[in-house]
Amino acid sequence: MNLTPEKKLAMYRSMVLCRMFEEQVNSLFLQGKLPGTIHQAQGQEASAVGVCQALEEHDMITSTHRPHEHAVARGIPVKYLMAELFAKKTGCCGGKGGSMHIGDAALGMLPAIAIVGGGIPLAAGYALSFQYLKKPNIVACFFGDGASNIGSFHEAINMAAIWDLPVVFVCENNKYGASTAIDQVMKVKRVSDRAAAYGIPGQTIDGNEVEIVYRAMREAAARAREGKGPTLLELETYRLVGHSRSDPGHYRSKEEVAEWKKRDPIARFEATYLTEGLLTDDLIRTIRLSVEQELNEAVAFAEASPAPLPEECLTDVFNE
Ligand SMILES: Cc1ncc(C[n+]2csc(CCOP(=O)(O)OP(=O)(O)O)c2C)c(N)n1
Ligand SMILES: [Mg+2]
Repeated sequence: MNLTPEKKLAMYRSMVLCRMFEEQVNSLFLQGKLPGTIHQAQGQEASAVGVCQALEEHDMITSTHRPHEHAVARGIPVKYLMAELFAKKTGCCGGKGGSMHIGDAALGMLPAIAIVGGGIPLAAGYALSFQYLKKPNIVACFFGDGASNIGSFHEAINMAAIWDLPVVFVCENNKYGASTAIDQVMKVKRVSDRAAAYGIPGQTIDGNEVEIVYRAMREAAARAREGKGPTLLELETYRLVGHSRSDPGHYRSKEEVAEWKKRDPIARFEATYLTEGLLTDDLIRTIRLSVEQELNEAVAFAEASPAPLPEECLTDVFNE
């Protein structure tokens, strides 16, 4: 499958938008403008973008406590994401969800679920609805390496496997669950080895190389669309920042972080395509400027938006 220059540039811009969104959010958080905490994903752009670029309009994604880049890559307008982080009425969840619940089902992303592993059964359930309603769509289910030790992971994958549900399980293996290194809590070497237990294909790939992710996802998505059932894709990646805003990440060695910085997915893309001629320094500057403008407009929109009204407190939320 040859990717057109337009597709490659779309993936590049989307990765830059993800990264600069996270940087902008970090700065706003440090200025005390955003309530709550945030879990950021700088360094994981190739997995969010490679997966989302392989999807069709009416497909669905599910996400985690680290959802910003998934939402940006899925194409939810950044002004609605930014407004949600500011807890404003114009946010994608009316300002009532915040960072860990961003999403918009109408735009192909179920609001994220902060319970580790909580999105996995939901993805299987959504895929069941696609199958039952005979829709040609699939679900991409993002979760972390830590989540693959949670019971719901095993139950949901088993059920999706026996019913050949149209879902692709996408494990972003960033080597840590909070401060715990994955090899301390998982005896098998690869998360994808676990696929064998459920009779589905499992594959581990370089999650910092956007085109590799895209191709693997296209293949797994096609399989799911053809009624052949789920795939477990493990994307090897790394978060270049702490687990959350309160985590300086001292459990990781400087050497390890430096090693992964060399595999930064955006820098790698730039290095490849500056050499091959698809990118020029001027084009990179132009793309960054347009992203910066989009983000500045998003912040202005969020800041100017009203907060939800106190009397709306019980609307849009689960209320027995
Ligand atoms: C059921 C549950 N247990 C614990 C937590 C606290 N917690 C939030 S994120 C996290 C680590 C998750 O690790 P992983 O699945 O690898 O995702 P990553 O943070 O690396 O993206 C933990 C333990 C939680 N949110 N839900
Ligand atoms: Mg992890």
